[in-house]
Amino acid sequence: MNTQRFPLILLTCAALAAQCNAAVIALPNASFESPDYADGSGLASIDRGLVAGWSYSGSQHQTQFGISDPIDLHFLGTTGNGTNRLPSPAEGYQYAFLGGTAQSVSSIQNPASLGTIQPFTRYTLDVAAINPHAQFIGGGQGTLQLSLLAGPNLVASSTIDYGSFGFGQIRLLESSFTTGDSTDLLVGKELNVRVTYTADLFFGSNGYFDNLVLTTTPVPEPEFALFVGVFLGLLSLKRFKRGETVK
Ligand SMILES: [Ca+2]
Ligand SMILES: [Ca+2]
Repeated sequence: MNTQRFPLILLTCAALAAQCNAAVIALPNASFESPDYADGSGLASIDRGLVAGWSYSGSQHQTQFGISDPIDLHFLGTTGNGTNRLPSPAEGYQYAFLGGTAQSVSSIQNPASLGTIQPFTRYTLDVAAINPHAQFIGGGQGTLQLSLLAGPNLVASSTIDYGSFGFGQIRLLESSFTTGDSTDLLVGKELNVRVTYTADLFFGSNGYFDNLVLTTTPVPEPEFALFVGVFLGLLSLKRFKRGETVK
């Protein structure tokens, strides 16, 4: 082995190890597989509060949150309870929905803190936005918003318009933020997540979604990144002076 490359290999391994050390933070009923509804059925709740593991809020009598188990009529290839999985990035056999009257806003949030926000960490939240196969009245409309919060305060969010992709299709929606050192005001705050649906401007509508995944990834501290940069720079300079090609 080229002994000059050995420190470089070690540094590269250390950097990769930091990047690969991603961890998943468990979310309540993240794939909406509970309760297990019969094939082609489901239930919508109009009572706000703790519903299926989530804290549901929205205008009473004007919004709903529910879970359904689709069949081919709703999403092709899903007939059969517990036998035909939803395609990725959805997961399992059931999905959730929020909806209501025109312009209504409804949301679900984790009912208990997901832990305290750590320094030098990237937090990434994913959800599958689903347009059911059949062109139901109220489908393919409205906007889904995915949010990461520090306590009650919004830190990062992403939105997708259900009219931006076709019926029978699924889109991955992702939102993320990265913390700095311990002086970062986000560090130590309680981590929360929220999914919000805003119904169509003129019609009542539903937004379907599934498989919330929250991951944390350590990011290298600036001193370490600077050290790696300087080391690589010096290595290149040394090779340049010797007339080597930098690989
Ligand atoms: Ca699911
Ligand atoms: Ca089921």
